[in-house]
Amino acid sequence: MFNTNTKKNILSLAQQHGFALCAFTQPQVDALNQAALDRWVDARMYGDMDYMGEEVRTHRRKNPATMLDDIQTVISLGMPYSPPNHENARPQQGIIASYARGDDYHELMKKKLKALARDLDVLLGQHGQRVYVDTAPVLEHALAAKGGLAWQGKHSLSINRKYGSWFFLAELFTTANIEPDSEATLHCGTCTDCIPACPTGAIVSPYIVDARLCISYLTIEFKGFIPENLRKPMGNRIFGCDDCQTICPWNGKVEIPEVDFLKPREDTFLPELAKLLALDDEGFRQMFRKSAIKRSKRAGLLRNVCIAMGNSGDTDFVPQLLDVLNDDEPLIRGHAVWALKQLANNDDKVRQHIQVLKDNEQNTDVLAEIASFERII
Ligand code: B12
Ligand code: SF4
Ligand code: SF4
Repeated sequence: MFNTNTKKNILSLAQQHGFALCAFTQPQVDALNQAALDRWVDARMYGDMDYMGEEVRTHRRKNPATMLDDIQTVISLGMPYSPPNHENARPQQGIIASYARGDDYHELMKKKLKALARDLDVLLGQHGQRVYVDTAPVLEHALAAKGGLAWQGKHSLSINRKYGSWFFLAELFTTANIEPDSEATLHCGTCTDCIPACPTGAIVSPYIVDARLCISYLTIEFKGFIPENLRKPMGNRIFGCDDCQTICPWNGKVEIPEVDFLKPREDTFLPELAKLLALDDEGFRQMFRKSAIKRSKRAGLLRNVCIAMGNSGDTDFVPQLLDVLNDDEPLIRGHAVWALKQLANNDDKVRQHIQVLKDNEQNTDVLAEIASFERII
């Protein structure tokens, strides 16, 4: 079994590749986490993320050893990113969650994980390895906690004393037998601050997040018409949400990463909503090349922008919202109708435009938004 000295060498290699946090554990998930995952899946809290509900994948999450023949060790890794600084946002600007402000972390971290795996082949001799970040059926928090890298907070995210929760997780599964680290202890204590801080009540009980209510899910993963009761609480959050983390006392005094491999881009800092709503397909592609934001596609992002405009109280947005009633995407037309309902439902010109849209509209979801607009006048 590889022990302390080898572990120090691995830690140093991990740090060179940007993984400031590194912990070792055995490839097992305990009964509490297994049962909690089953309950979450049975309650369909994954919403439309079908990959989270598949039986085969749930089995793999509960049994990490099924991911690699002769696996001995899971190396959990954490890459810190810059905490958010969007507290002074104006209602005319959109808030993009901090994790998404730089290059897409999946691509960058995968490259770095592969480079680390090559170094480990040199250090330990050629051996079996698999690398994962985010998308594979791996219960990342549970493994990180088992190796002591972080503990799981009541908002369900992993927290570390040095970096708070502002870091990404990744794993390197290996056939090398490395001495495991001890499990993390919990440090939320009696605090429950994140639970009422969630604008949509998505933390349904300590440690459990119902994705269907979470703004991160709604603005990024969910591709449909956002349930009307959740639109107002979204405020001007247009991609992801940081609220349960910004309130957390463990994020009060955190270390800023020495090198931020996922350096936030200037144009993702509180972008003007008007500028975003003007993006066509090409403009969207150019602005969000290599960025995690392309995941929502133009239709999803502009849907979120329409909601933020509707919540802004600023009637200067009305002409631009009238323009996008002609957009090819039903998602954008429908949410523009909702925004106009918030801002100018008594305006004759707006009513005329909505009537014209109604006369030509084929999409049933957009027609439902128009019916809702008409109910209020
Ligand atoms: C699906 C997913 C989402 C979904 C669902 C989130 C969720 N909480 O399940 C949505 C789209 C909502 C989402 C949002 C976000 N996500 Co996300 N997401 C994932 C993903 C892919 C899977 C999570 C999962 O397995 N969920 C299933 C549920 C059942 O698991 P769980 O929440 O861990 O639940 C456990 C606890 O409830 C525990 N439990 C139950 N009872 C008890 C009691 C005690 C005492 C304890 C200790 C534990 C416990 O048992 C459960 C099973 O282990 C992971 C990557 C991965 N592969 O793990 C990233 C991941 C969790 N996401 C991440 C991020 C950054 C976010 C956002 C912060 C992004 C943003 N700013 O908008 C938000 C945060 C929302 C939140 N509060 O969770 C990071 C978190 C990094 C960190 N430091 O923790 C991860 C790890 C991605 C990564 N590779 O870095 N995400
Ligand atoms: S990310 Fe936002 S919406 Fe999701 S649980 Fe945290 S505070 Fe709630
Ligand atoms: S806000 Fe409080 S309860 Fe929530 S994760 Fe942080 S310490 Fe834990």
